[in-house]
Amino acid sequence: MKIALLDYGAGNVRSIRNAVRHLGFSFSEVTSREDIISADKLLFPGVGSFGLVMEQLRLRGYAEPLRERLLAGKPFLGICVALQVLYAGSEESPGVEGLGILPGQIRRFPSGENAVPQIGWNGITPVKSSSLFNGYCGEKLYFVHSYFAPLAETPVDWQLSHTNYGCDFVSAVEKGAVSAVQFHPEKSGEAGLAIVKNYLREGERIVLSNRKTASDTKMAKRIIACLDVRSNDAGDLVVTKGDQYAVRAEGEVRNLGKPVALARRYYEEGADEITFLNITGFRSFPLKDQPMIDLLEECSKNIFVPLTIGGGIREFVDSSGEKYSALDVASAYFRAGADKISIGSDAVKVVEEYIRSGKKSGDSSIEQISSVYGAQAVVISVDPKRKYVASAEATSHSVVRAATPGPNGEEYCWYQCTVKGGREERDLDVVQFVVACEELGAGEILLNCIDRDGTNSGFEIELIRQVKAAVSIPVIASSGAGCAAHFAQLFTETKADAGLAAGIFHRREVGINEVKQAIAAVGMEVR
Ligand code: 1PR
Repeated sequence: MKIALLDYGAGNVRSIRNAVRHLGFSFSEVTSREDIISADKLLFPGVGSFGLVMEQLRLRGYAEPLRERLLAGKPFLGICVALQVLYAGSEESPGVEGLGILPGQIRRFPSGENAVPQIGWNGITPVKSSSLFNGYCGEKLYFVHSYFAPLAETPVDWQLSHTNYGCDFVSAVEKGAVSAVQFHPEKSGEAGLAIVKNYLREGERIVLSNRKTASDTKMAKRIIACLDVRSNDAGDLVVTKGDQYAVRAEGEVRNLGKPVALARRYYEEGADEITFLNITGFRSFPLKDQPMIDLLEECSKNIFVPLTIGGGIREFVDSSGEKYSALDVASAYFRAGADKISIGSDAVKVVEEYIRSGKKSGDSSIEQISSVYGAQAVVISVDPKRKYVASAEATSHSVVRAATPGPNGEEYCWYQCTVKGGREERDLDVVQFVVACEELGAGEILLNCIDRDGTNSGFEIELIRQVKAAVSIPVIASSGAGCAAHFAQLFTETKADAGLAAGIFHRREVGINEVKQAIAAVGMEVR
Protein backbone atom coordinates (compact mmCIF):
# COMPACT_ATOMS: atom_id res chain seq x y z
CA MET A 1 0.00 0.00 0.00
CA LYS A 2 1.49 3.32 -1.08
CA ILE A 3 0.89 6.09 1.44
CA ALA A 4 1.93 9.54 0.23
CA LEU A 5 2.28 12.71 2.31
CA LEU A 6 1.69 16.07 0.66
CA ASP A 7 3.99 18.66 2.22
CA TYR A 8 3.93 22.05 0.50
CA GLY A 9 6.40 23.48 3.02
CA ALA A 10 3.74 24.04 5.65
CA GLY A 11 4.55 24.57 9.31
CA ASN A 12 4.72 21.51 11.44
CA VAL A 13 4.46 18.55 9.07
CA ARG A 14 7.05 16.75 11.17
CA SER A 15 4.33 15.80 13.68
CA ILE A 16 2.19 13.92 11.17
CA ARG A 17 5.32 12.17 9.87
CA ASN A 18 6.20 11.20 13.44
CA ALA A 19 2.64 10.03 14.09
CA VAL A 20 2.56 7.84 10.96
CA ARG A 21 5.95 6.34 11.83
CA HIS A 22 4.89 5.91 15.48
CA LEU A 23 1.90 3.92 14.20
CA GLY A 24 4.25 1.66 12.24
CA PHE A 25 3.41 2.80 8.71
CA SER A 26 5.91 3.94 6.09
CA PHE A 27 5.15 6.61 3.54
CA SER A 28 6.68 8.58 0.71
CA GLU A 29 6.75 12.31 0.11
CA VAL A 30 4.76 13.77 -2.79
CA THR A 31 7.24 15.23 -5.27
CA SER A 32 5.14 15.21 -8.45
CA ARG A 33 1.57 15.39 -9.70
CA GLU A 34 1.83 11.66 -10.50
CA ASP A 35 2.47 10.93 -6.82
CA ILE A 36 -0.83 12.63 -5.99
CA ILE A 37 -2.73 10.58 -8.54
CA SER A 38 -1.06 7.22 -7.95
CA ALA A 39 -0.93 7.05 -4.15
CA ASP A 40 -3.24 4.46 -2.57
CA LYS A 41 -3.75 6.78 0.39
CA LEU A 42 -2.98 10.51 0.43
CA LEU A 43 -2.35 12.47 3.63
CA PHE A 44 -2.55 16.26 3.43
CA PRO A 45 -1.67 18.16 6.62
CA GLY A 46 -2.39 21.88 6.28
CA VAL A 47 -0.98 24.69 8.40
CA GLY A 48 -1.10 28.37 7.61
CA SER A 49 -3.57 30.48 5.71
CA PHE A 50 -6.09 29.45 3.04
CA GLY A 51 -4.52 31.77 0.47
CA LEU A 52 -0.98 30.56 1.14
CA VAL A 53 -1.97 26.90 0.80
CA MET A 54 -3.76 27.46 -2.52
CA GLU A 55 -0.85 29.57 -3.79
CA GLN A 56 1.65 26.82 -2.90
CA LEU A 57 -0.52 24.08 -4.45
CA ARG A 58 -0.85 26.07 -7.69
CA LEU A 59 2.85 26.99 -7.71
CA ARG A 60 3.76 23.29 -7.54
CA GLY A 61 1.13 22.24 -10.05
CA TYR A 62 -0.61 20.15 -7.38
CA ALA A 63 -4.02 21.85 -7.39
CA GLU A 64 -5.36 20.14 -10.54
CA PRO A 65 -4.20 16.56 -9.77
CA LEU A 66 -5.55 16.98 -6.24
CA ARG A 67 -8.96 18.03 -7.59
CA GLU A 68 -8.86 15.09 -10.01
CA ARG A 69 -8.06 12.67 -7.19
CA LEU A 70 -10.78 14.06 -4.94
CA LEU A 71 -13.43 14.02 -7.68
CA ALA A 72 -12.43 10.42 -8.38
CA GLY A 73 -13.11 9.69 -4.71
CA LYS A 74 -9.68 8.16 -4.05
CA PRO A 75 -8.63 7.78 -0.36
CA PHE A 76 -7.71 11.15 1.11
CA LEU A 77 -7.31 12.57 4.62
CA GLY A 78 -6.97 16.35 4.91
CA ILE A 79 -6.13 18.07 8.21
CA CYS A 80 -7.05 21.60 9.39
CA VAL A 81 -6.66 24.13 6.55
CA ALA A 82 -6.55 21.15 4.16
CA LEU A 83 -10.25 20.67 5.00
CA GLN A 84 -10.90 24.36 4.31
CA VAL A 85 -9.30 24.36 0.83
CA LEU A 86 -11.82 21.72 -0.26
CA TYR A 87 -14.32 24.62 -0.25
CA ALA A 88 -14.81 27.23 -2.99
CA GLY A 89 -13.29 30.11 -0.99
CA SER A 90 -12.58 31.66 2.38
CA GLU A 91 -13.06 34.94 4.25
CA GLU A 92 -9.41 34.56 5.26
CA SER A 93 -8.24 35.09 1.67
CA PRO A 94 -10.89 36.95 -0.32
CA GLY A 95 -10.67 36.34 -4.07
CA VAL A 96 -8.57 33.18 -3.75
CA GLU A 97 -10.35 30.18 -5.24
CA GLY A 98 -10.23 26.93 -3.27
CA LEU A 99 -10.37 23.45 -4.81
CA GLY A 100 -14.15 23.82 -5.03
CA ILE A 101 -14.99 20.21 -4.12
CA LEU A 102 -17.47 21.73 -1.69
CA PRO A 103 -19.48 24.75 -2.81
CA GLY A 104 -19.44 26.95 0.32
CA GLN A 105 -17.26 29.66 1.85
CA ILE A 106 -15.08 29.29 4.95
CA ARG A 107 -16.00 31.89 7.61
CA ARG A 108 -14.19 33.58 10.54
CA PHE A 109 -15.37 32.85 14.09
CA PRO A 110 -17.34 35.83 15.39
CA SER A 111 -15.40 37.70 18.09
CA GLY A 112 -17.34 37.95 21.32
CA GLU A 113 -17.67 35.51 24.23
CA ASN A 114 -15.06 33.09 22.90
CA ALA A 115 -11.43 33.91 22.22
CA VAL A 116 -10.44 33.75 18.54
CA PRO A 117 -8.52 31.75 17.34
CA GLN A 118 -10.04 28.62 18.86
CA ILE A 119 -6.97 27.05 20.46
CA GLY A 120 -7.48 23.95 22.57
CA TRP A 121 -9.36 20.72 23.18
CA ASN A 122 -12.97 20.51 22.10
CA GLY A 123 -15.34 17.63 21.37
CA ILE A 124 -16.87 16.38 18.14
CA THR A 125 -20.38 15.01 17.50
CA PRO A 126 -20.28 12.48 14.64
CA VAL A 127 -23.42 12.89 12.54
CA LYS A 128 -22.89 9.73 10.50
CA SER A 129 -20.89 6.54 10.94
CA SER A 130 -17.37 6.32 9.60
CA SER A 131 -14.49 3.88 9.94
CA LEU A 132 -12.40 6.94 10.76
CA PHE A 133 -14.11 6.99 14.17
CA ASN A 134 -13.93 3.27 14.92
CA GLY A 135 -13.17 3.01 18.63
CA TYR A 136 -13.67 6.75 19.22
CA CYS A 137 -15.15 7.28 22.70
CA GLY A 138 -15.91 11.00 22.75
CA GLU A 139 -12.40 12.17 23.73
CA LYS A 140 -11.58 15.83 23.23
CA LEU A 141 -9.47 16.65 20.19
CA TYR A 142 -7.08 19.53 19.51
CA PHE A 143 -8.26 22.48 17.43
CA VAL A 144 -6.20 25.53 16.45
CA HIS A 145 -7.91 27.79 13.92
CA SER A 146 -9.72 31.11 13.40
CA TYR A 147 -11.85 30.07 10.40
CA PHE A 148 -14.46 27.31 10.14
CA ALA A 149 -16.69 25.40 7.73
CA PRO A 150 -20.33 26.50 8.22
CA LEU A 151 -23.11 23.86 8.47
CA ALA A 152 -25.30 25.85 6.09
CA GLU A 153 -22.63 25.88 3.38
CA THR A 154 -21.73 22.18 3.59
CA PRO A 155 -23.94 19.62 1.79
CA VAL A 156 -25.46 17.27 4.40
CA ASP A 157 -24.10 14.15 2.71
CA TRP A 158 -20.57 15.46 3.26
CA GLN A 159 -21.04 16.38 6.95
CA LEU A 160 -19.25 13.86 9.21
CA SER A 161 -19.05 15.65 12.58
CA HIS A 162 -20.09 18.91 14.20
CA THR A 163 -18.47 20.91 16.97
CA ASN A 164 -19.67 23.92 18.92
CA TYR A 165 -17.49 26.99 19.55
CA GLY A 166 -19.88 29.87 19.96
CA CYS A 167 -21.67 28.43 16.93
CA ASP A 168 -22.01 24.90 15.52
CA PHE A 169 -19.56 24.22 12.70
CA VAL A 170 -18.48 21.29 10.55
CA SER A 171 -15.45 19.70 12.24
CA ALA A 172 -15.11 16.82 9.77
CA VAL A 173 -16.35 15.99 6.27
CA GLU A 174 -16.46 12.68 4.45
CA LYS A 175 -17.86 11.25 1.23
CA GLY A 176 -16.82 7.76 0.28
CA ALA A 177 -13.06 7.47 0.82
CA VAL A 178 -12.47 11.23 0.93
CA SER A 179 -12.26 12.61 4.48
CA ALA A 180 -10.99 15.79 6.10
CA VAL A 181 -10.89 16.98 9.73
CA GLN A 182 -10.59 20.49 11.19
CA PHE A 183 -8.87 19.25 14.34
CA HIS A 184 -5.27 17.96 14.44
CA PRO A 185 -5.38 14.16 15.07
CA GLU A 186 -1.55 14.07 15.15
CA LYS A 187 -1.68 16.44 18.14
CA SER A 188 -4.68 14.94 19.93
CA GLY A 189 -2.93 12.31 22.02
CA GLU A 190 -3.82 8.61 21.75
CA ALA A 191 -7.40 9.35 20.57
CA GLY A 192 -6.00 11.32 17.65
CA LEU A 193 -3.45 8.64 16.75
CA ALA A 194 -6.30 6.10 16.63
CA ILE A 195 -8.11 8.23 14.02
CA VAL A 196 -4.96 8.44 11.85
CA LYS A 197 -4.55 4.66 12.22
CA ASN A 198 -8.16 4.08 11.17
CA TYR A 199 -7.47 6.01 7.98
CA LEU A 200 -4.17 4.31 7.19
CA ARG A 201 -5.31 0.79 8.05
CA GLU A 202 -4.94 -1.59 5.05
CA GLY A 203 -7.99 -2.91 3.14
CA GLU A 204 -11.68 -1.97 3.07
CA ARG A 205 -12.91 0.73 5.47
CA ILE A 206 -15.27 -1.31 7.68
CA VAL A 207 -17.47 0.80 9.94
CA LEU A 208 -17.64 -0.66 13.46
CA SER A 209 -20.41 0.72 15.70
CA ASN A 210 -19.54 4.36 16.34
CA ARG A 211 -20.28 5.16 19.97
CA LYS A 212 -22.94 7.88 20.47
CA THR A 213 -21.22 11.02 21.82
CA ALA A 214 -22.58 14.15 23.47
CA SER A 215 -24.81 16.26 21.19
CA ASP A 216 -23.11 19.45 22.32
CA THR A 217 -19.38 19.91 22.67
CA LYS A 218 -17.47 22.09 25.10
CA MET A 219 -14.00 23.60 24.98
CA ALA A 220 -11.79 22.44 27.84
CA LYS A 221 -9.61 24.65 30.00
CA ARG A 222 -6.01 23.79 29.12
CA ILE A 223 -3.40 22.72 31.65
CA ILE A 224 0.10 23.43 30.34
CA ALA A 225 3.44 22.22 31.68
CA CYS A 226 6.27 24.71 31.15
CA LEU A 227 9.96 23.79 30.99
CA ASP A 228 12.31 26.73 31.47
CA VAL A 229 15.45 25.46 29.78
CA ARG A 230 19.03 26.70 29.76
CA SER A 231 22.61 25.32 29.80
CA ASN A 232 24.10 24.95 33.27
CA ASP A 233 27.69 25.90 34.02
CA ALA A 234 28.83 22.48 32.79
CA GLY A 235 27.15 23.24 29.46
CA ASP A 236 24.39 20.64 29.85
CA LEU A 237 20.89 21.62 28.78
CA VAL A 238 18.73 21.35 31.92
CA VAL A 239 15.25 22.25 33.06
CA THR A 240 15.63 24.99 35.63
CA LYS A 241 13.20 27.06 37.62
CA GLY A 242 13.50 30.53 38.98
CA ASP A 243 12.10 32.27 42.00
CA GLN A 244 10.94 35.51 40.50
CA TYR A 245 13.21 34.59 37.57
CA ALA A 246 16.32 34.04 39.70
CA VAL A 247 17.40 30.54 38.68
CA ARG A 248 20.58 30.16 40.76
CA ALA A 249 20.74 28.56 44.21
CA GLU A 250 24.06 28.69 46.06
CA GLY A 251 25.53 30.03 42.78
CA GLU A 252 24.45 26.95 40.80
CA VAL A 253 21.78 26.92 38.09
CA ARG A 254 18.93 24.89 39.63
CA ASN A 255 18.74 21.59 37.80
CA LEU A 256 15.26 20.04 37.85
CA GLY A 257 15.91 17.40 35.23
CA LYS A 258 16.39 16.53 31.59
CA PRO A 259 14.02 18.33 29.20
CA VAL A 260 13.11 15.35 26.95
CA ALA A 261 12.38 13.02 29.87
CA LEU A 262 10.31 15.61 31.75
CA ALA A 263 8.33 16.50 28.63
CA ARG A 264 7.60 12.82 28.02
CA ARG A 265 6.43 12.46 31.63
CA TYR A 266 4.02 15.40 31.28
CA TYR A 267 2.63 13.94 28.05
CA GLU A 268 1.91 10.68 29.82
CA GLU A 269 0.41 12.52 32.80
CA GLY A 270 -2.11 14.26 30.54
CA ALA A 271 -0.66 17.73 29.95
CA ASP A 272 -2.74 19.46 27.26
CA GLU A 273 0.29 21.30 25.90
CA ILE A 274 4.00 21.45 26.66
CA THR A 275 6.01 24.68 26.46
CA PHE A 276 9.80 25.04 26.31
CA LEU A 277 11.29 28.44 27.10
CA ASN A 278 14.97 28.90 26.28
CA ILE A 279 15.45 31.46 29.03
CA THR A 280 18.89 32.60 27.88
CA GLY A 281 17.83 32.72 24.24
CA PHE A 282 18.34 36.47 24.22
CA ARG A 283 22.06 35.83 24.74
CA SER A 284 22.72 33.19 22.10
CA PHE A 285 21.43 32.42 18.65
CA PRO A 286 19.10 29.43 18.42
CA LEU A 287 20.26 28.37 14.95
CA LYS A 288 23.95 28.34 15.90
CA ASP A 289 24.53 25.52 18.35
CA GLN A 290 20.96 24.25 17.98
CA PRO A 291 20.31 22.51 21.33
CA MET A 292 16.64 23.58 21.24
CA ILE A 293 16.19 22.29 17.67
CA ASP A 294 17.57 18.88 18.68
CA LEU A 295 15.38 18.89 21.79
CA LEU A 296 12.26 19.56 19.69
CA GLU A 297 13.09 16.91 17.11
CA GLU A 298 13.58 14.38 19.90
CA CYS A 299 10.40 15.30 21.78
CA SER A 300 8.13 15.42 18.74
CA LYS A 301 8.98 11.78 17.94
CA ASN A 302 6.69 10.48 20.66
CA ILE A 303 4.81 13.38 22.18
CA PHE A 304 1.49 13.93 20.40
CA VAL A 305 0.17 17.07 22.05
CA PRO A 306 1.05 20.62 20.96
CA LEU A 307 4.59 21.84 21.59
CA THR A 308 5.43 25.54 21.99
CA ILE A 309 8.98 26.87 21.95
CA GLY A 310 10.27 30.29 22.89
CA GLY A 311 13.52 32.12 23.54
CA GLY A 312 15.72 34.15 21.21
CA ILE A 313 13.26 34.51 18.33
CA ARG A 314 14.43 37.69 16.60
CA GLU A 315 16.43 39.01 13.68
CA PHE A 316 20.14 38.11 13.97
CA VAL A 317 23.46 38.61 12.21
CA ASP A 318 25.94 35.83 13.01
CA SER A 319 29.70 36.18 13.39
CA SER A 320 30.23 35.65 9.63
CA GLY A 321 27.85 38.54 8.90
CA GLU A 322 25.12 36.19 7.72
CA LYS A 323 21.69 37.80 8.39
CA TYR A 324 18.77 35.72 9.67
CA SER A 325 15.21 36.97 10.06
CA ALA A 326 12.95 36.04 12.97
CA LEU A 327 10.95 34.12 10.34
CA ASP A 328 14.04 31.99 9.57
CA VAL A 329 14.37 31.09 13.25
CA ALA A 330 10.66 30.33 13.62
CA SER A 331 10.64 28.22 10.44
CA ALA A 332 13.50 26.13 11.80
CA TYR A 333 11.51 25.56 15.00
CA PHE A 334 8.34 24.59 13.07
CA ARG A 335 10.29 22.17 10.86
CA ALA A 336 11.77 20.66 14.03
CA GLY A 337 8.31 19.88 15.43
CA ALA A 338 7.01 23.04 17.11
CA ASP A 339 3.32 23.86 16.72
CA LYS A 340 3.60 27.35 18.14
CA ILE A 341 6.50 29.69 18.76
CA SER A 342 6.69 32.24 21.59
CA ILE A 343 8.28 35.66 21.23
CA GLY A 344 9.42 37.55 24.37
CA SER A 345 11.91 40.44 24.31
CA ASP A 346 11.69 41.10 20.57
CA ALA A 347 7.92 41.61 20.81
CA VAL A 348 8.49 44.45 23.30
CA LYS A 349 10.90 46.08 20.86
CA VAL A 350 8.42 45.64 17.98
CA VAL A 351 5.57 47.19 19.99
CA GLU A 352 7.67 50.17 21.12
CA GLU A 353 8.47 50.90 17.45
CA TYR A 354 4.81 50.36 16.46
CA ILE A 355 3.60 52.79 19.14
CA ARG A 356 6.35 55.31 18.26
CA SER A 357 5.66 55.23 14.48
CA GLY A 358 1.92 54.65 14.77
CA LYS A 359 2.06 52.29 11.82
CA LYS A 360 2.70 48.61 11.04
CA SER A 361 6.05 47.97 9.33
CA GLY A 362 4.90 44.61 7.98
CA ASP A 363 8.33 43.10 8.58
CA SER A 364 8.32 42.76 12.33
CA SER A 365 8.81 39.28 13.80
CA ILE A 366 5.14 39.09 14.87
CA GLU A 367 3.78 40.17 11.45
CA GLN A 368 6.18 38.02 9.41
CA ILE A 369 5.57 34.77 11.30
CA SER A 370 1.83 35.32 11.69
CA SER A 371 1.30 36.01 7.97
CA VAL A 372 3.15 32.85 6.92
CA TYR A 373 2.12 30.37 9.63
CA GLY A 374 -1.13 31.94 10.83
CA ALA A 375 -1.87 34.00 13.94
CA GLN A 376 -2.60 30.81 15.92
CA ALA A 377 1.08 29.84 15.66
CA VAL A 378 2.36 33.05 17.31
CA VAL A 379 2.38 33.29 21.12
CA ILE A 380 3.63 36.38 22.96
CA SER A 381 5.38 35.65 26.27
CA VAL A 382 4.93 38.62 28.59
CA ASP A 383 7.27 39.18 31.59
CA PRO A 384 5.63 41.98 33.63
CA LYS A 385 6.55 43.34 37.04
CA ARG A 386 4.22 45.11 39.48
CA LYS A 387 4.79 48.87 39.79
CA TYR A 388 3.05 50.33 42.83
CA VAL A 389 1.59 53.84 42.69
CA ALA A 390 0.24 56.04 45.45
CA SER A 391 -3.10 56.46 43.61
CA ALA A 392 -4.79 55.49 40.37
CA GLU A 393 -4.29 59.04 39.09
CA ALA A 394 -0.55 58.95 39.81
CA THR A 395 0.26 57.35 36.43
CA SER A 396 -1.02 57.33 32.84
CA HIS A 397 -0.50 53.59 32.76
CA SER A 398 -3.46 51.19 33.19
CA VAL A 399 -3.69 50.48 36.90
CA VAL A 400 -5.47 47.83 38.94
CA ARG A 401 -6.35 47.63 42.60
CA ALA A 402 -3.56 45.44 43.95
CA ALA A 403 -4.53 42.31 45.89
CA THR A 404 -1.08 42.50 47.54
CA PRO A 405 -0.59 46.01 49.02
CA GLY A 406 2.69 47.78 48.18
CA PRO A 407 5.66 48.20 50.55
CA ASN A 408 4.13 51.48 51.77
CA GLY A 409 0.59 50.16 51.74
CA GLU A 410 -0.02 51.28 48.14
CA GLU A 411 -3.41 50.03 46.91
CA TYR A 412 -2.78 50.43 43.21
CA CYS A 413 -0.21 49.15 40.74
CA TRP A 414 0.40 48.86 37.02
CA TYR A 415 2.34 46.10 35.28
CA GLN A 416 5.57 47.11 33.63
CA CYS A 417 6.94 45.11 30.68
CA THR A 418 10.50 43.83 30.85
CA VAL A 419 12.95 42.21 28.41
CA LYS A 420 15.88 39.81 28.67
CA GLY A 421 14.21 37.68 31.29
CA GLY A 422 13.15 40.52 33.56
CA ARG A 423 16.61 42.10 33.53
CA GLU A 424 15.52 45.34 31.79
CA GLU A 425 12.35 47.35 32.54
CA ARG A 426 10.63 49.27 29.72
CA ASP A 427 8.29 52.24 29.81
CA LEU A 428 5.40 50.13 28.53
CA ASP A 429 2.48 48.67 30.44
CA VAL A 430 1.07 45.21 29.86
CA VAL A 431 -2.24 46.50 28.41
CA GLN A 432 -0.56 48.73 25.81
CA PHE A 433 1.66 45.76 24.97
CA VAL A 434 -0.91 42.97 24.52
CA VAL A 435 -3.37 45.18 22.60
CA ALA A 436 -0.60 46.10 20.14
CA CYS A 437 0.54 42.46 19.82
CA GLU A 438 -2.99 41.39 18.86
CA GLU A 439 -3.20 44.22 16.29
CA LEU A 440 0.13 43.05 14.82
CA GLY A 441 -1.18 39.50 14.33
CA ALA A 442 -0.32 37.53 17.48
CA GLY A 443 -2.69 34.64 18.24
CA GLU A 444 -2.19 34.02 21.97
CA ILE A 445 -0.77 35.61 25.12
CA LEU A 446 1.42 33.69 27.60
CA LEU A 447 0.98 35.93 30.62
CA ASN A 448 3.74 35.38 33.19
CA CYS A 449 4.19 37.46 36.34
CA ILE A 450 7.71 37.97 37.71
CA ASP A 451 6.41 38.83 41.19
CA ARG A 452 4.56 35.49 41.42
CA ASP A 453 7.04 33.27 39.55
CA GLY A 454 8.11 30.31 41.70
CA THR A 455 6.37 31.68 44.82
CA ASN A 456 3.62 29.01 45.06
CA SER A 457 1.37 31.86 46.22
CA GLY A 458 -1.21 31.57 43.41
CA PHE A 459 -1.82 33.35 40.12
CA GLU A 460 -1.92 37.18 39.81
CA ILE A 461 -5.71 37.33 39.36
CA GLU A 462 -5.99 41.09 38.84
CA LEU A 463 -3.34 41.05 36.10
CA ILE A 464 -5.06 38.15 34.29
CA ARG A 465 -8.43 39.92 34.46
CA GLN A 466 -6.89 43.13 33.11
CA VAL A 467 -5.30 41.37 30.12
CA LYS A 468 -8.30 39.14 29.40
CA ALA A 469 -10.47 42.29 29.22
CA ALA A 470 -8.04 43.94 26.78
CA VAL A 471 -7.69 41.25 24.08
CA SER A 472 -9.92 38.78 22.19
CA ILE A 473 -7.14 36.22 21.61
CA PRO A 474 -6.65 33.37 24.13
CA VAL A 475 -4.72 34.08 27.34
CA ILE A 476 -2.57 31.51 29.16
CA ALA A 477 -2.18 32.39 32.86
CA SER A 478 1.27 31.60 34.23
CA SER A 479 3.37 32.02 37.41
CA GLY A 480 2.76 31.32 41.05
CA ALA A 481 0.75 28.07 41.08
CA GLY A 482 1.36 26.33 44.40
CA CYS A 483 -1.49 23.83 44.56
CA ALA A 484 -4.42 22.46 42.54
CA ALA A 485 -6.80 24.89 44.27
CA HIS A 486 -4.94 27.81 42.71
CA PHE A 487 -6.11 26.56 39.29
CA ALA A 488 -9.70 26.28 40.53
CA GLN A 489 -9.43 29.88 41.76
CA LEU A 490 -7.91 30.96 38.45
CA PHE A 491 -10.73 29.55 36.32
CA THR A 492 -13.55 30.62 38.65
CA GLU A 493 -12.23 34.18 39.16
CA THR A 494 -10.97 34.90 35.63
CA LYS A 495 -11.80 33.96 32.04
CA ALA A 496 -8.28 32.61 31.43
CA ASP A 497 -8.25 30.02 28.62
CA ALA A 498 -5.39 27.99 30.07
CA GLY A 499 -3.29 27.65 33.24
CA LEU A 500 0.44 27.01 33.14
CA ALA A 501 2.79 25.84 35.88
CA ALA A 502 6.37 24.69 36.18
CA GLY A 503 7.85 24.32 39.68
CA ILE A 504 5.03 22.31 41.28
CA PHE A 505 5.10 19.80 38.42
CA HIS A 506 8.92 19.51 38.26
CA ARG A 507 9.13 19.00 42.04
CA ARG A 508 6.20 16.50 41.90
CA GLU A 509 4.37 18.57 44.52
CA VAL A 510 1.13 18.46 42.48
CA GLY A 511 0.10 16.15 39.60
CA ILE A 512 -1.50 17.32 36.37
CA ASN A 513 -4.41 14.98 36.99
CA GLU A 514 -4.92 16.43 40.47
CA VAL A 515 -5.17 19.88 38.89
CA LYS A 516 -7.74 18.61 36.38
CA GLN A 517 -9.83 17.02 39.12
CA ALA A 518 -9.76 20.27 41.11
CA ILE A 519 -11.00 22.39 38.20
CA ALA A 520 -13.59 19.80 37.15
CA ALA A 521 -14.83 19.91 40.75
CA VAL A 522 -15.65 23.61 40.28
CA GLY A 523 -17.55 22.92 37.06
CA MET A 524 -14.80 23.53 34.51
CA GLU A 525 -14.56 21.45 31.34
CA VAL A 526 -11.36 19.43 31.21
CA ARG A 527 -9.81 17.01 28.77
O1 1PR B 1 12.89 37.12 25.49
O2 1PR B 1 12.17 36.01 23.38
O3 1PR B 1 14.42 35.51 24.32
O4 1PR B 1 12.32 34.71 25.43
C1 1PR B 1 12.81 34.30 26.64
C2 1PR B 1 11.73 33.53 27.32
O5 1PR B 1 12.22 32.96 28.52
C3 1PR B 1 10.54 34.39 27.68
O6 1PR B 1 9.37 33.68 27.37
C4 1PR B 1 10.65 34.55 29.20
O7 1PR B 1 9.33 34.48 29.78
C5 1PR B 1 11.43 33.34 29.62
N1 1PR B 1 12.34 33.64 30.73
C6 1PR B 1 13.43 34.43 30.63
N2 1PR B 1 14.07 34.41 31.82
C7 1PR B 1 13.38 33.61 32.64
C8 1PR B 1 13.73 33.26 34.03
O8 1PR B 1 12.99 32.52 34.69
N3 1PR B 1 14.85 33.76 34.48
N4 1PR B 1 11.35 32.30 32.49
C9 1PR B 1 12.27 33.12 31.96
C10 1PR B 1 10.05 32.50 32.31
C11 1PR B 1 8.19 31.97 33.41
C12 1PR B 1 7.26 30.94 33.26
C13 1PR B 1 7.34 30.02 34.42
C14 1PR B 1 6.11 30.38 35.16
C15 1PR B 1 5.61 29.28 35.98
N5 1PR B 1 9.44 31.55 33.09
O9 1PR B 1 7.26 30.38 32.15
O10 1PR B 1 7.43 28.79 33.97
O11 1PR B 1 6.37 31.54 35.87
O12 1PR B 1 6.45 29.06 37.01
P1 1PR B 1 5.88 28.52 38.41
O13 1PR B 1 4.72 27.65 38.09
O14 1PR B 1 7.01 27.71 38.98
O15 1PR B 1 5.53 29.73 39.20
P2 1PR B 1 12.99 35.94 24.60
